[in-house]
Amino acid sequence: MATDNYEEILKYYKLYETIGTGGFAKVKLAQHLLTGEKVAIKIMDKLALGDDLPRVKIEIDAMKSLSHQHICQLYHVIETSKKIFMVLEYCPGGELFDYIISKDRLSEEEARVFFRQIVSAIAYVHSQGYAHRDLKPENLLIDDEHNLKLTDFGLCAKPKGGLDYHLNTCCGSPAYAAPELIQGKAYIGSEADIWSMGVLLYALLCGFLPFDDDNVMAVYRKIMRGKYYVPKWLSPSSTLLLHQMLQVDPKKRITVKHLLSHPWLMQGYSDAVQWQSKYPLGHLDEDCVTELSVFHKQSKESMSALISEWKYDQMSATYLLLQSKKARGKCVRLRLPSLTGHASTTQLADLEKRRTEPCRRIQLLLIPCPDCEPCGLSVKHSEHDAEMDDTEFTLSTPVTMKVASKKHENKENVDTESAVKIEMPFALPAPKTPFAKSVNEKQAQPIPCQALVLKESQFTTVTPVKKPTNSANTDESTAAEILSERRCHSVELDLNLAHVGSSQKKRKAKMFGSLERGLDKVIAMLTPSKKKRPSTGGPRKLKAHCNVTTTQLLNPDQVLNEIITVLSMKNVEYIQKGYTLKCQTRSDFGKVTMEFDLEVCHLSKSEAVGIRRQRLKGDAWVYKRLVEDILSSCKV
Ligand code: 6BB
Repeated sequence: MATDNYEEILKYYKLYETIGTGGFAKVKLAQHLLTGEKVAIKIMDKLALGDDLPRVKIEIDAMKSLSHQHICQLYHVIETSKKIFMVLEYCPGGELFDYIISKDRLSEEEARVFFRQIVSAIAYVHSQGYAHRDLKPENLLIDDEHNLKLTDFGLCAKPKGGLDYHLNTCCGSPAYAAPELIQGKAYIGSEADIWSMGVLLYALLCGFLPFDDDNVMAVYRKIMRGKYYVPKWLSPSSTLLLHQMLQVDPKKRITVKHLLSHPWLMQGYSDAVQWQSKYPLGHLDEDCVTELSVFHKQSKESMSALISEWKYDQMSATYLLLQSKKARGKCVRLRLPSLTGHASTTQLADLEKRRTEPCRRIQLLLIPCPDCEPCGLSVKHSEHDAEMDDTEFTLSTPVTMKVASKKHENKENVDTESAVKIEMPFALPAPKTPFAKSVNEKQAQPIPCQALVLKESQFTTVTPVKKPTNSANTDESTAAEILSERRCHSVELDLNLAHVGSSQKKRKAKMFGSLERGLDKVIAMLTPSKKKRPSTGGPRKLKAHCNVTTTQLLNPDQVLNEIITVLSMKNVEYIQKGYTLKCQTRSDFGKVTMEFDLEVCHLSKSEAVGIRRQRLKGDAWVYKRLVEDILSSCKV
């Protein structure tokens, strides 16, 4: 393990599992130690990047100058001799792409909510002189409040003479590329983005692409003709808007300015799309500056000056994460530096005093709330959340837990009338050590006997590597996780024939918790537990989520066996890790073209067994067809 390259990042973050790989980047979940906030860290290997290194620099420069409610925020950049780490906003809802396919397609109303946010982000990007040039649902992530965040600025451009100047590089995904771009003509970046947004809107409303084919040249021909199928469920107003965006002649295409107040975007709204940033970097939040100045024992003025340097170092990250905490109604407080292992004794004593003084009593403000708690105290938003134990850090600061009776979209919506204030005079539990093992603590789960018998002759055993107890979940240590695993090569799948079955529609589990249940949760959370999850060796218990398909079966081993049988039939290689099948496909030349996980899980709040799917690498629409084919072939 190239420890030196991870040393710097481990000073400030606790690393969790990898959630995506692609190109030369890997994305890991992590937690910022000082604020306790969750983040996503994009890790790139400089050597592997080679000629693409300038693209990363362009992406970093662009993201440094962009700060907007619908753009994935860059917090911190760390460059070591071998790696580049980009610390980014955490978006537990994953990709918009997965959300669309989990629902087949979106209703016009839901598509409008998302599309307004996309228009807002793009209008802002263009106002800053940039064109994104790689707009697609894989680059739009969903945050914990179900809002979209635009990401991946690796292909963006800022023409020197302004956005009206022509660009020449043909980039982005073929299916979303504008006709003038694939013709190799000079083109205007903003006009090309509008075309991609048209393709995106079509994908939202239809659940498939307007110009699609297995052959890229055929895709290009279809784009050049500009003819697409109009499904019968599209309303006349949706059809008209798509027509205005998908104009082959860029000069006939609608502009962003006109989109902002377009009748389709205005249906059900009284205001045009707000594209200005709610978080301009030029304006500093008073509370966040105060917290940082107390923490660093500096005047607010010098603190403001330091923050305003925007170096995208620990200072920028801490300020931006505090701001994000505040925006979600959480405490604007930093954790003790002892947790990061870098504080002096006097600093510690001072901070301990400050910490305990105003927070001697934990205030619990209980407002019945079904879906989310801004303080992160109880309901976990996704399977990833289950990996991070919030109680470790949220309790080091005064706690205000909100449990509202209606899903609140913003904190103004919270029904404060029904709030009950309870004061509990008890001591705060000691926070845990920051560099404790995280996801790797998970014990490899036993392979169910039935599944073991199947295809045993084809297994390749990977020797477990013993890891140091305090190592982070880095690249090099991943092998250690593969304890009880098996590899399997199997037979044929013709993707072209893959049947596109309709995936089951999922409803997000809505929990209407009572006040008592809220209290139970709080008590459970405040009770120090030794283990993060029971090590029964069984499947994980996960919340119903758009990436989870429910089965009719109650036996997880049976579901696992059924998937394994289908994978074998469809020429999908896999490695079994407990109840997770790490799947991959290869091209004729042996190159890995796609990687995804299929995990058998128990669904919380029911006896049902589910299958969680997650794409890690590869083309999203090919993945959609393949996974739909696998799941519809499973007799589950
Ligand atoms: C990011 C993220 C931010 O992810 C594979 C590629 C931020 C991802 C996230 C998530 C699921 C659960 C929890 C957090 C900036 N650039 C890329 C990012 C790329 C991966 C998305 C998922 N598919 N939060 N999360 F996606």
